[in-house]
Amino acid sequence: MAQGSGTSLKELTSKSIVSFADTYTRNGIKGLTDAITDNLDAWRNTDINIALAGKAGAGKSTFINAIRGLDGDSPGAAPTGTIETTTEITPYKHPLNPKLVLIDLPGVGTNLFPKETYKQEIDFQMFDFLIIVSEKRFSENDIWLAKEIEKIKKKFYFVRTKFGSDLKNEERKRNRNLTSEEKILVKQTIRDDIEVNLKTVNCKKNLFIIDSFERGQFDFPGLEEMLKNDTVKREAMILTLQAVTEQAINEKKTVLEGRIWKIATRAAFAPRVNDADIAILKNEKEFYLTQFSLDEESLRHDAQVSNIEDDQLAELFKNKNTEEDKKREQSYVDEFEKIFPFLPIRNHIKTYRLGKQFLQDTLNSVVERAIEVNRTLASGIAEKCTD
Ligand SMILES: Nc1nc2c(ncn2[C@@H]2O[C@H](COP(=O)(O)OP(=O)(O)OP(=O)(O)O)[C@@H](O)[C@H]2O)c(=O)[nH]1
Ligand SMILES: [Mg+2]
Repeated sequence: MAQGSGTSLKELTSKSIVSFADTYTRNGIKGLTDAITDNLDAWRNTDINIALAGKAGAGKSTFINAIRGLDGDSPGAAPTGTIETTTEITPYKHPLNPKLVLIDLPGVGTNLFPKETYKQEIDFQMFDFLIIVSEKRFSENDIWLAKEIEKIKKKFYFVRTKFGSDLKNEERKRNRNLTSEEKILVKQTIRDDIEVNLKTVNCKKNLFIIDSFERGQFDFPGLEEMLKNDTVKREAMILTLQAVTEQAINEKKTVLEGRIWKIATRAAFAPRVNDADIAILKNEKEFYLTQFSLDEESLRHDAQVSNIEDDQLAELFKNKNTEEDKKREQSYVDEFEKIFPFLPIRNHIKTYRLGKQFLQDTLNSVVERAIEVNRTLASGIAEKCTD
């Protein structure tokens, strides 16, 4: 890459992600928040890399110039043109937010960069976010890009360019100027089309319809605002925190899975008095909840540490024991009731199998919830640290 320096978020996080995950495993959200506060300057000084992808001629380089307030022929501007122009990955710093680096990528689906080899040539993992730039009709390349980016769990924004010339074409067709309402309608039609085409991928609030030659118009100001302030940095931080906590949660899950057979065996051979077998399994469920800090006390504490709002906390509690979980648990208890202990060994086996399944299902559901809760907590921490 030709331009751009400083530590990238990826470099910073890959260095510290292991230690962050470690801190989180040992000291929970509080430990993670402290570690991040200690590293706050490093966070603030990292570059956020946003790559512009899309088919050749969609307007990626022109958009970068527009954001940087440059004409196509200004010195230092990204080369643009009607023939395939960008053939090298080139980074450009955002003028008002120099920590934000816009990376101009070659167009996808050309002879030089066919879709099949694009992924090998350009590793999307290198970037914190991507912007898919699209023009005119929604193309198959756009869907392909969106799916590839989603596959590696990166976030993307979707920018539809050349809207000004769409309006002009429409006026030419109707042989008169369009009213403001009609312009809004044309824009909505384009938006609907993109949303229908991207129905499998969620980018509703990250969709911008612009014309790079009319910077004050359409969604350009909104997009500019988003890139200028700390929204992207905050989002990058949230994604990193989520990755850190999810990694730790999944490691813990593996350890807990390793004890399932032992607990299921204990339950299977427990005397069927006062529901002792069921109690063993339920105890293990409580153990899972404390292990993932989902018990009431931990939840309250973590919410306070990560500074999340009261209504979000209420939401976390509301989900504490979902109806579905309760029903599933009851159906297991009913099954246990059906197995009598007086019969020979095969009933122990039956009880063991049932117990094992109960624990695995419970663990899966607790882990799912832990990930969800940590997503909320991560946004709270990021909000606090990027203020
Ligand atoms: N009217 C209008 N023309 C645009 C807009 N964006 C780009 N163009 C024109 O579209 C052509 C291609 O633009 P580029 O910015 O070079 O496209 P690119 O996506 O970088 O293309 P490659 O580098 O080949 O992948 C140029 O002639 C631009 O002037 C826009 O928003 N409105
Ligand atoms: Mg280009």
